[in-house]
Amino acid sequence: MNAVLILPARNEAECIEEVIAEARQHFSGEIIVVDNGSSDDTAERAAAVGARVVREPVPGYGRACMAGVRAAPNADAYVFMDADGSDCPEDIPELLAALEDGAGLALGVRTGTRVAPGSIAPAARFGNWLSGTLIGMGTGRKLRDLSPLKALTRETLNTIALSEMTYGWTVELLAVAASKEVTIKEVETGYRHRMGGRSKVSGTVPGSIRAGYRILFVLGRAGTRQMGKGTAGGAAAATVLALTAIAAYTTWLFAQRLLSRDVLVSSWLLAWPTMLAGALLGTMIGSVFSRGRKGRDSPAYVTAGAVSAFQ
Ligand SMILES: Nc1nc2c(ncn2[C@@H]2O[C@H](COP(=O)(O)OP(=O)(O)OP(=O)(O)O)[C@@H](O)[C@H]2O)c(=O)[nH]1
Ligand SMILES: [Mg+2]
Repeated sequence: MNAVLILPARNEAECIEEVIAEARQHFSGEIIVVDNGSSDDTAERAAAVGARVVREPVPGYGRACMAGVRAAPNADAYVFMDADGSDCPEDIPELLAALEDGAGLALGVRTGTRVAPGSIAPAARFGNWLSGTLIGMGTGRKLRDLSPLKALTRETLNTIALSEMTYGWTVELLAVAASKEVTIKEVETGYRHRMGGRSKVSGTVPGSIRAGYRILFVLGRAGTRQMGKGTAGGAAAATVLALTAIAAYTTWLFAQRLLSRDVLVSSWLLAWPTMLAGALLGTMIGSVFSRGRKGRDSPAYVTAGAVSAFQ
């Protein structure tokens, strides 16, 4: 199988050479570094150690991945790995073996003892769990990780038209692949702290919020496309009501001077389930009213759609 390794890279000059050198020990095919509008010398360093460099000046993780694909239109398979040294290239052969065995998509799942403690930020863990659960509810296939290290065949890529160009790319890939009945194989992989450079996403609060928003937005959009607008409207309206109730309750507590730290924490903990329950109820009511208009209603997708509306 003629596979290429695509490394989307934005300002990864500190680690790119080491990442490429390490990848070479485990992968013999072509390595493509997509320089995604870096302001440092990521591209020069990558080229100096023999990688093929493709430039995609407009930032966006998905856009960078797709630029890599376009640069290798004749490859049979594409492996995507982060360029910050977090992924372990020794896992690549197993992903490719899964494709050889007939899988259309092989996903690295970051569990087990080779995952460095603290290398996956709590917000990222929560996002992985939530996305996996929503995809599972929507498609009946539970996926365990939004894998940064993954491999897929060209055929899979052709089957699933991906429109997301930023951090929602991976979740769109997983959601569409799961719904299109692509054969998916999950492979346990390691994960480490980035080798150098600055954390841009999961290690920062704004980055996590942006990525989380994007991921929910993509899931919501995918869901809204699959179901009637009336159902989505019902879910969104119920979510607004639930949020308003939480806000009113908290304001009332504040007015009564009952607002201790513990009360705040417990209201916050209650807010999520209340919101989700509200959205689910709205989904049911909405789908009753929009009955007759055909659509594959999925409470999970609607919930995601409703939640994303408030981000
Ligand atoms: N943040 C970001 N990363 C990009 C972009 N384009 C390509 N990348 C690369 O995508 C990969 C994943 O991004 P990371 O910034 O490592 O994301 P992360 O692992 O969630 O978060 P940190 O490692 O904590 O920053 C890295 O190799 C980036 O260099 C982009 O527009 N933004
Ligand atoms: Mg990273």
